[in-house]
Amino acid sequence: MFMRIDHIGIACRDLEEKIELFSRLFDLEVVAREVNEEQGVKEAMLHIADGEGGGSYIQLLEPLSDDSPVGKFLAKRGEGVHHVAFGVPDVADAMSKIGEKGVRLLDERPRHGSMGSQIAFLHPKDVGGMLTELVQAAKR
Ligand code: V0V
Ligand code: CO
Repeated sequence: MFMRIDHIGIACRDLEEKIELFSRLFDLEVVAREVNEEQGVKEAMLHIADGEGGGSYIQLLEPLSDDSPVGKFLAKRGEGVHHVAFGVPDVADAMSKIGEKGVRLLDERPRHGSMGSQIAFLHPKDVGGMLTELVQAAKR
């Protein structure tokens, strides 16, 4: 079902500071930046590699407000890994297959994600404490 790890999402208080840190430590390049109002984030994608159906990235996330998912996460747990996103060929198909296994879907339908992708989230409590994102990358 999963083709690759699409990205690891990292919750940050200061996006510019963490972009500087990750670029300097690991020689990674920012390939996209976006404000996603629906998800309540300002984010940057740092490219790692290309794989089947899309690339692999580090996604740095700064909250747009304290009551957004990342804002609440920072208040509760501080900065660090927020979610793991897996690349799938068809996000709607993956949602229905995983939903049938009793995992709570946090989205009723796919949402707009970074770089034109289609995304959906699974409840962390049903996935061993890991907030899980499904990503169907935009066609290249
Ligand atoms: C919350 N919990 C987590 C968690 N966030 N566990 C693991 N990883 C996380 N990131 C735990 C939390 O500690 C609670 O456990 C329990 O889940 C319920 O959390 P809560 O704080 O009471 O509830 P909320 O209101 O914070 O909701 C949590 C969920 C919410 C996961 C439901 O954050 C959500 O809907 N997230 C999906 C959307 C999202 O995260 N968007 C931002 C990334 P205890 O303490 O009760 O044991 S946007 C993105 O990735 C984009 C745009 C992209 O990739 O393109
Ligand atoms: Co993400």
